[in-house]
Amino acid sequence: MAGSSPATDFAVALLAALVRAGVRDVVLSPGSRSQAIALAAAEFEDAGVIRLHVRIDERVAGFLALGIAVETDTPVLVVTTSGTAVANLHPAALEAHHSGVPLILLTADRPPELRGIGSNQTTQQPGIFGFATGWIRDVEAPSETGFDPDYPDELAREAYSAAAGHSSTRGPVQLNLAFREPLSGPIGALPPLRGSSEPAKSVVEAQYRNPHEVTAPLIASSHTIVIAGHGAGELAEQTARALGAPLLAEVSSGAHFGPNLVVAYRELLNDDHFGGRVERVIVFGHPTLSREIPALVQRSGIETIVVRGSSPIDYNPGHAAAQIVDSVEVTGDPDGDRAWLGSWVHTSRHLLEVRPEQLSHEQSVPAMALSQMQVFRESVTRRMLVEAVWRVTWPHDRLILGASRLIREADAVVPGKRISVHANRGLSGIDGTISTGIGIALASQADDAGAIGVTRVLLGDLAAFHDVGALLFGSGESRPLIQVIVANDGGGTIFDGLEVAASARPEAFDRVMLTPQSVDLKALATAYGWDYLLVSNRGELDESLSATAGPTLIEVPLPR
Ligand SMILES: Cc1ncc(C[n+]2csc(CCOP(=O)(O)OP(=O)(O)O)c2C)c(N)n1
Ligand SMILES: [Mg+2]
Repeated sequence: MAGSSPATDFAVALLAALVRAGVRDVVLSPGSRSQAIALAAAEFEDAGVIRLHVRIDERVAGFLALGIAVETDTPVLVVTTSGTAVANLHPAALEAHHSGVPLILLTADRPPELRGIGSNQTTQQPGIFGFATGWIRDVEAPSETGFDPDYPDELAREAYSAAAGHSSTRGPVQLNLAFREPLSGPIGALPPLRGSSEPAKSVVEAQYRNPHEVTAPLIASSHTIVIAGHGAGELAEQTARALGAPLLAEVSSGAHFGPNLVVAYRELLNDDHFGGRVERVIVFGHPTLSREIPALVQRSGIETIVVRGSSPIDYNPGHAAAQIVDSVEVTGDPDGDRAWLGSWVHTSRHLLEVRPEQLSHEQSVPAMALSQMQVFRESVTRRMLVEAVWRVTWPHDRLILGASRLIREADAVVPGKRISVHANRGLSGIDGTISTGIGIALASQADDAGAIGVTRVLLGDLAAFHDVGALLFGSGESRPLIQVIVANDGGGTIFDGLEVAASARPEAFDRVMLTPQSVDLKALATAYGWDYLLVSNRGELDESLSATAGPTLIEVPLPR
């Protein structure tokens, strides 16, 4: 190879090996120690073999990579320099660990002789993410003596397979790479990147077989319900239909659709005639949005079967699950007890139509009595906001819901629809929401991704202010079709619903929990080169959601 720096020779070979293993997207933040990898990545981007995304803030880079990995279902490479840069990946690494999202965290480091002696920007990087990274390697600095030509491929395949969960659970892995000076040199011709027209991914996946899978036989019978939490996916919906069972699918479960869906599940679970008669519960994914579901699982006399998902921790509130299995196989007649399913589905629909506290002004008087102008000028409510966003979202679009009130509101009211909805429910952080959304937007709108839709991120004001850095698109970076819709209600109003809101001194509560901020969102959007729209009524809401320009920040003021 023509490079005169061992660092660059190895970096080029490793990156090529990672591409052969299946990596397509690389997210990197600038730095000196990582320059060999970064400069190699720039060449690979030029050659059209990777999609490169550059972000100066590693916390943003981490969540951006998480969004891309969620959308592409493929390990994404994240590259950082040494020191605090590495630690900034930790929030995304934790979320990725808990929700089983594959990331390869390539952290550049100093060689061993420069560690532990007070060198600048040097800390203990290998294993810094603790349990969040199931696989870590501390790779020796490349030297003049060269490297075994098979080594980069071995390393890349191991990292890729571990991230993709081929032999354990999916999630982040850490590839800590030491580099000695000279930290980079000239880059010659790129090595072969793809053996054939087949994507290299298949090489690694073909080796994987899990011999220990447990499948539970399920006989369709009455008094069963299917629950779909975060990450459940379409399998939950199919299983509910095969069983003829009501489907209680959270809004971001990937299963919030189909004829068996029960949207008003909280009310029904609290009702003796419905929740009180449940005997068997099948759980897919990780339910996080209600108290009723963990309470049901722990009730005596309930048989709960948990179907393992991509999360490393099995859902098992109160350790009450009777069985934890890898898959289920349904037998029996799903039409055996149509009355059970029918009663759940119809009562849920009825409840949604009449739910009194949700009645808007429009619904409380005959619709015809309102002039079009009055409808247009109606002030926006949370329900109206989530319903409007839901209505405009179609299968080629993407929807990301921030942690807090809006996802719960959506979960409680939006009808079934087979659309792509994501929320960071691994740890339900309010951090990284916009970054994750931009990652999903970029990946879903890439040239080879098919139909181009709009990505919408719906989140609260505090979650938005937390991730302001995500708004920064460097020059040369793709600007996707994305709307960031900020429900600005003056702080973390989810806390108003907790007991502490009544027990604490009001001023203290506001000071340390509600934490209202005053930020000029228009000026902020303008400063970062985003379009800005202020929505003050129903008409403006509908208009703004159907405007599909480049990155747009939509501010929706809401009452506390
Ligand atoms: C990183 C992180 N920090 C803190 C929290 C705790 N938390 C949960 S919701 C919330 C307030 C969110 O406020 P906002 O985004 O405005 O949504 P709202 O409650 O007003 O709907 C906070 C601070 C968290 N989940 N994640
Ligand atoms: Mg708020």
